[in-house]
Amino acid sequence: MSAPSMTLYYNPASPFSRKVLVLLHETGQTNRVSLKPVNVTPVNPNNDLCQENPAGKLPALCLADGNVLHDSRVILDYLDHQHVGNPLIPREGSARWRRLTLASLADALLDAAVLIRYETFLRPAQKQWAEWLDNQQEKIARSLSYFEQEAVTELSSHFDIASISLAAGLGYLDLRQPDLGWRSRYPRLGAWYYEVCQRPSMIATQPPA
Ligand code: 99T
Repeated sequence: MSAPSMTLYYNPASPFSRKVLVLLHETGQTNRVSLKPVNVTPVNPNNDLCQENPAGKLPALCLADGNVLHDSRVILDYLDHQHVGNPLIPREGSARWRRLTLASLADALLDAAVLIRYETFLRPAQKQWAEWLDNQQEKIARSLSYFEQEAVTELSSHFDIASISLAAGLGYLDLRQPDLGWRSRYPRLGAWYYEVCQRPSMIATQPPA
């Protein structure tokens, strides 16, 4: 087996990193990437990571030629062009735009959940903005409702960019908002998520408890 040619800055609790890891597993590319774990928040940047990604965000993928890719969407697109199996991002046609749009909605859910995490975990309690938090939570609720009502059948058809992004999002909600109780409000999504969690790629990339 040849040595890994790429390095991924990541964190096991980061859902954006998890998207990359799941795709690596799904496409048989895990041995091409060495993993570099880093802890970052907006108030605790990592110098090494900032050298590679000026935004200071995870994930970032350093390629063998010295180029660095970020964010998770760009990295997934790149890695999906590096294997010979079925693409996990449809290359053309209406499927491409539909699946990318579903993936984007899952990312928006994730952005809201990460902002809530930072507001509640990093910001002193007396400075937290309840109305802002409520509106981020509403973004999550609207997104979950859309997936439940409009997209769960489509998602079940195959495990690709849209499914990976939503699965990472639901896993992150379980990690950071364990009392949210989303499964009772969105039972079809709960059943879908139970099924996808049986995949080896999801088992291998579970965030720490
Ligand atoms: O914002 C910062 O300075 C540090 N935050 C991050 O690096 C987060 C880690 S998730 N990453 C992103 O926000 C990346 C978003 C980007 N659009 C992408 O890659 O898709 C950390 C979650 C947690 O610790 O709970």
